[in-house]
Amino acid sequence: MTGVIVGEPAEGASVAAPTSAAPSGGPVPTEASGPGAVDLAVLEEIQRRVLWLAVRIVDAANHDRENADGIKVGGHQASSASLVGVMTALYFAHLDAADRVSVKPHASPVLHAVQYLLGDLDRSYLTRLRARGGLQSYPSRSKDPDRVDFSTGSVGLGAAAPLFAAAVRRYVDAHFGPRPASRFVALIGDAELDEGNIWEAVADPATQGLGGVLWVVDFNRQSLDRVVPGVRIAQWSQQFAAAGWHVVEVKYGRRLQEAFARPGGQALRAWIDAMPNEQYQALFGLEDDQARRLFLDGAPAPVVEACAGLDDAGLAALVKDLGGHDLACLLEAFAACDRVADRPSVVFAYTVKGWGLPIAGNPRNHSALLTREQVDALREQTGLDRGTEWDRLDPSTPAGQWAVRRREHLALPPAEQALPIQVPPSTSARAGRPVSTQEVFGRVLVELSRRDDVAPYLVTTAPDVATSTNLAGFINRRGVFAPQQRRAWNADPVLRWVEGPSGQHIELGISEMNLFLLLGQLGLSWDLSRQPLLPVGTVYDPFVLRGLDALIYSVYSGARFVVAGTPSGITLAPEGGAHQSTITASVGLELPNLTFIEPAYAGALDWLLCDALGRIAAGPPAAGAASAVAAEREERGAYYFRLTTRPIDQAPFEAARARLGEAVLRRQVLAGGYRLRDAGDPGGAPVVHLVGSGAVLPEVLAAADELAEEGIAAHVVDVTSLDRLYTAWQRTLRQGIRTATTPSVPGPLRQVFADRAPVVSVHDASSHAMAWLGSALGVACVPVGVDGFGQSGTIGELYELHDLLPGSIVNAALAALSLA
Ligand SMILES: Cc1ncc(C[n+]2csc(CCOP(=O)(O)OP(=O)(O)O)c2C)c(N)n1
Ligand SMILES: [Mg+2]
Repeated sequence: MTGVIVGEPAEGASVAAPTSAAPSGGPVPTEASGPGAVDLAVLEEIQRRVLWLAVRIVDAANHDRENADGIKVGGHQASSASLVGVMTALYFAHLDAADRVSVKPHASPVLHAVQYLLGDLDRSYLTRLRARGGLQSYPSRSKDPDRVDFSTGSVGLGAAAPLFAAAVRRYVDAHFGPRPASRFVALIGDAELDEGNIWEAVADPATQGLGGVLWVVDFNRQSLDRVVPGVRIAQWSQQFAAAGWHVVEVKYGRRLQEAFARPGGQALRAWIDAMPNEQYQALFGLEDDQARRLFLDGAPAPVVEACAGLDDAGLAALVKDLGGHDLACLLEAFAACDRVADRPSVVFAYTVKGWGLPIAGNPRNHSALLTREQVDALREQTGLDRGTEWDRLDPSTPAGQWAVRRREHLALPPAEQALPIQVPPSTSARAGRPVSTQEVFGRVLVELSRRDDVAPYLVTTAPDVATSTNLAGFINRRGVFAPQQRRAWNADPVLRWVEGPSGQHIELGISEMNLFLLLGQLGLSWDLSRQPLLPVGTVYDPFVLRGLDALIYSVYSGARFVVAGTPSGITLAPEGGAHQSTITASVGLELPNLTFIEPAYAGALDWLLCDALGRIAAGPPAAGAASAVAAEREERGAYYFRLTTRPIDQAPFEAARARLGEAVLRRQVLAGGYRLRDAGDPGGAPVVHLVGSGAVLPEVLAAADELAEEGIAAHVVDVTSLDRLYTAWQRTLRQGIRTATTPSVPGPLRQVFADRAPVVSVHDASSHAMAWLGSALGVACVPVGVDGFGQSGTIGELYELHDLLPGSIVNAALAALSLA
């Protein structure tokens, strides 16, 4: 036979065998500083109620509510049932208040059932899974009403997030003093381990040696589509062990372990181990007598003999007795992990998808729903009726009293989001000579690192591009983080790469996924480590897309940080198509909880960066903004600066400063755009607005000069944040739609586009990102940008290729005038 349901543990792995296998009903000592020992019979009763509620929450969403859409509401009863034992053991016997847990997306009904039984969720929510304003389909930090430590949904990301949260805790403890120890727990589906980001996270040196990390793999050997052929646990165990993890398998329940110790037990064990996964899973869908026949089909004599004394029901229960549903085995495994404090732990908990339900082990059970009759039967089995089905555990029973004690034990006070500092409005990083935004970015960070109030909270990170994105100045001053001091072997006069516990740069391997996961966790450090930080990351702009799902994950979770995508665009001329970003501006503009910023000049970048860090330091604006849209678009999240290495002449910005005055210019720069050049009174001449963002402004200014020579008045607008202008426009539009009134041109646009004139937008990015300006202003718009893959060349050659040279911009202006 090929394939096994259970492999021997890989080298370095151990199988949790309870040293004092508590008989059912006996007390289980909890090693944590919990409220004493818990009675196993009590835990089992709680587990039955958790299973019932998780199933019924999904059932109610599908069968109790009016469904006008005619589409299935859905929910995952089988995936939930699989984790009921693990989550009961954790929440009702293992976790402490400071521990943080990430729950696999499809077990969200279990999480809410647990929170409800702990008294953290109002009963009214139980019938509102997947309803607007109700419980989210997958755990959500920002949208769920009860405590969710980590959002999950895109499999793999929620699994890795606690690992980075633990890395952040190590950093915070080293810099700000140790806080009450937390265990960072991830409950992971086994098929989630197919996601590459898991292994990128496990392999990165920044996550090495982290005690207090516990991953529990819900090893039900099923994914969405199928019973997974073969079993990859040996390979996975070795991968974890090779990365320095402590690996534990919770394979057999206590009944099986006892059977193995009886005569013939070793043969029984060998028989189970050698059985193909598909055959083993099939046992779960059968009546007890059929299960006996299938189990013993072809079995050697010693196995048949070992089973002879058991009736059908007894044998069926025995062979299905997996460790991931044995609370004592699980608690023993968790305790074993606590004893390993110098590296992360992973527990492979052997489970059954659909445990305790008629759909257990069925290959098609991923989104199967129990029928009403099956739910009725489960209700009865659980000892409930229609009048009591939603009740919490009766507080007069031991289980109810235990839940109250656990609730008190797990209570967590709210955290402070703001830092007690003022980030200065600028660092006065002015430049007399042509300079690039990437260079200024590095200089602003160096200036801030000189300030005793701000500097301690700054932390930078990059996926092996710190030096090529101008973080070297900051690193020279603040050092690189390492848990222990490391000896520097090279005395580099330019870059002092000193690594130790006081360092403030966290260097990552080349994984943009890891970058955005780490930034996300740094940006949630105020909550998960009770220490607000000012996180700043850098990445080559095209590779923002390489980490995009992790970026989305982090901003969806509400993380606050700055990321600089640099260099960007075809301005990075010699590097060619693989390094030239085009669609990132659109991504930045469109992603909620992320403010996209693309300045051209040093002074503007200085203000914008200081302002972004200042907003992060101040914490998010108070909830309850005027309208839902405004609340949604308010700057609660992160800041994305798209920068370049092209040095540009700073004189035009200084001229604007002189013309508008410092205060007005700063206000407009922060609001999203300002008039870089004013064409003056046009008299009777035709007027056009040339609008640029980022490194193309020199060409735009040159085009304005040429147009002036041809008797056309061209105002030049520098858009510093397309996002803020777009948001302002959308806000007035939405208001108009909702109140059935005529929308006005929003303030930030009105100030800058005082004349009603056609627009040419110019961008070293997809032309689409700025093309909406015409609609916003109600004028003709000709958008010019980069709509093809790039190639190597000089800036001039590539600008010519994409019609970004002044001559083309002039022609675009003539086209815009002709359309008006
Ligand atoms: C990135 C991503 N791809 C695909 C999905 C769709 N999906 C949801 S669950 C699932 C299978 C999960 O299997 P497993 O992790 O073993 O969880 P189980 O339900 O067996 O506990 C898939 C493919 C998803 N949620 N996220
Ligand atoms: Mg699975």
